[in-house]
Amino acid sequence: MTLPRIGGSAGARGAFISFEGGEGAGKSTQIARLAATLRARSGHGVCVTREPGGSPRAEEIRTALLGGVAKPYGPFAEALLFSAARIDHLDRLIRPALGRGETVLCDRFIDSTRAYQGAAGGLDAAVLDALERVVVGPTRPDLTLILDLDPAAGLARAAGRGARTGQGADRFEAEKLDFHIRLREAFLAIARAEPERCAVIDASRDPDSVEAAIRDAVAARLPDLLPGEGARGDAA
Ligand code: T5A
Repeated sequence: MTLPRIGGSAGARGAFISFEGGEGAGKSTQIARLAATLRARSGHGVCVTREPGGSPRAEEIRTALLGGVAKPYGPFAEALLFSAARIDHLDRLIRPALGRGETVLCDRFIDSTRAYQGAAGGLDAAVLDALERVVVGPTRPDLTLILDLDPAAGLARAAGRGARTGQGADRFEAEKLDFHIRLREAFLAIARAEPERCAVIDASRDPDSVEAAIRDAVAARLPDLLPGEGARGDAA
């Protein structure tokens, strides 16, 4: 059964917002900021999560995927593993949270599979469509914020963070620049194909400006979440 979306009233489904984009685009930074704003302003519960991961079993799959364990098997096998993690994540965390009327903020979701394993990895779009239908079904994001950034700048940000934390590049960060350029084009193509779901955010600006653009997009697309904010114009 698909519940009517949002509002916090009994029986209403919470809002589902995904954040997408290339490496180091600032998704984690902005999800934390939006979660703080929503918690302070909307009075609804907010669930922050990520993919791959978000549930204990999916986090185990994440470790294997980002460690490159599945890379030798090719993009189809990787897509299957991302999907296995997604099934558990949806069942254990996302659907229950939406059912309680919470707002779910998810760092990456289906569009990452389309972009990374599909457009950049070479996996057939029809295969991905079929996989999406059986894995995700009707549980689609109400809003997808695509943080758009020059891939070289994003990789430099990710490398800067890695130098501070001592973590090296993971399986996907280590891909050549050409792969990351295809990713950016893929995310922008998704936004063009589904403008009612997606908003493109210029992620090259400073964190406060990016945060303001995200708040504008949320206020314009999902006004129940930011009562009184007043849309100053959609960022898309
Ligand atoms: N993947 C995932 C697939 O291939 N298929 C799939 O189906 C799914 C779901 C996940 C990997 O898995 C792949 C995609 C990914 O490669 P991850 O570690 O979760 O791996 O990687 P990312 O999602 O890319 O997350 P990152 O942590 O690398 O990047 P973020 O979250 O976009 O960026 P953030 O906020 O951590 O910021 C990066 C650095 O930049 C700074 C931050 O302080 C930080 O140091 N920063 C800014 N600097 C300047 N200006 C700004 N506006 C800034 N915003 C942040």
